Amino acid sequence: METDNAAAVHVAAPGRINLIGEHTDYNDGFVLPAATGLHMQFRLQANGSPGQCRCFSETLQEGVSVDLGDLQARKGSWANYAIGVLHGLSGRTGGLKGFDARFSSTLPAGAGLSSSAALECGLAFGLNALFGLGLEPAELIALCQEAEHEFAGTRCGIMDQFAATMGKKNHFILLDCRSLEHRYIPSRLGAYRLLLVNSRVTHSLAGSAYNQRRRECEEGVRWLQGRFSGIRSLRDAGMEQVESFKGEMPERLWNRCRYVVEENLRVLEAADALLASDPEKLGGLLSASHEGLRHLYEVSCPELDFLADTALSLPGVLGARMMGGGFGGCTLNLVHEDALEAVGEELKKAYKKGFGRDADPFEVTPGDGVRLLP
Ligand code: GAF
Repeated sequence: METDNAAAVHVAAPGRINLIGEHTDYNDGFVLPAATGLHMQFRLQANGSPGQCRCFSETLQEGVSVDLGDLQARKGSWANYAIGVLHGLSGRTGGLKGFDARFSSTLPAGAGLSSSAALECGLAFGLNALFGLGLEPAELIALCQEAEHEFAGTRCGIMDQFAATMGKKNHFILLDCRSLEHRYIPSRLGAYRLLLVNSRVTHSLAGSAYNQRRRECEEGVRWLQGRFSGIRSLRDAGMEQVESFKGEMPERLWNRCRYVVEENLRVLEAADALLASDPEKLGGLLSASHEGLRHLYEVSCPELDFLADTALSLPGVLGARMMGGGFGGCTLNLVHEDALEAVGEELKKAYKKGFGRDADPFEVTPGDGVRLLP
C-alpha cells in the first residue's frame, strides 16, 4: 500500500567508536566517543496505513512487520530495536503512522561499533522527520536508550546513542553522562591515526555479563554509601574512598569500583592530551584502560588481549586497547601513519597464527552524527 506520491526520507546513521571511557557511562561518568564514518542508510516512506510498519534489512535480506497497536518484544530478534523505537515514539507523540523502511549498512555487525545504536537512532531520527513529530535530539537519544533497555534487554548507558546522534566530523565528544553536558574536542593526533582491528569474535555471554557488571557497580555504590555521604553513583567516588574498603569489600567488587574511578580520571586526562596534541600521553592512557578492563573489570577475552599485546610490541604503536562493551569486537590502536599498513599486516599474520582466525584492520576517523541525506 505504499503511496507513490508520499515523499521519502533518506537518513544516514553512524556507528560509534570510543577513544576512552569504557563502562563509565552507566556510572554517570565521562566518555570520549565519536561517530564513525561508516553508517547505516535508511529510506523511509509513509504507506498510508494507520499503523502498519514494515522494516526491511537489505543487508540481512529479512523483513519484519509491526503493528503500532501491538508493540511487543520478540525473543532474540533484531526487530526489537525497531519495536522499542516505535514504542518510545508513540509514547511521546500522537503523530506516528504506518510506514515502509528499507535499510542497508556498511557497519560491520558484531564488531562492537554499535550497529544497534545506528539502527535505533536512524529509525527514530528518520520517523521524527518523516511525520514531523517535533522531538528534540535529547528526547530521541533517551528513547533509543530505553529501546535497548526495555526491548533488547541490555541496560546500556547513554554513550552509543549520544555519539550516533551528536557526532561531529573530526571531533571526539567529551560527554558527562550525568548532566549530558558535552564538549567537542578536535581529533588532534599529530602523525598518529586510529586503527581498529576487528577480532571477529562475539561471545554469547556479552549481554548477560554487561548487565552483571552494571549490578556490581550498583552494589559497590551501596557499600560506599554506607560510609560516605554524597555518593549517588561511582562517578562521585574518589580513589581514597574506594581504598578505604580494601580487604573489606569482596575483591571482585572492589576491583570493579577501582576500575571505574580510575577510568573516569583517564578520560579527563585523555581529553587534555588531545587538546594538547600529545599522542604519547594519550597512547599510555589507552593501554592503561585496557589493563583495567582486562584485570579489574574482566570484560576482555584472550583474542582481544592478544591483539592489544601484539600491537604494543610493534614499532609505531603508542597505545592499544579493547573498545566497547568487551568479550569480542575490536581493538583500538594509536598508530603512526607510516606504520599503519605494516601494523595491520603484522596483526593479521600473528592473529591467524595464534588463533586461526582472520583479523580485520581498518582505519577510522570521527564522522558526523545521524543526518538527512538528499
Ligand atoms: C556498550 C554500551 F552500549 C555502552 O553504553 C557502554 O557502556 C559500552 O558498552 C562500554 O563502555 O557499547
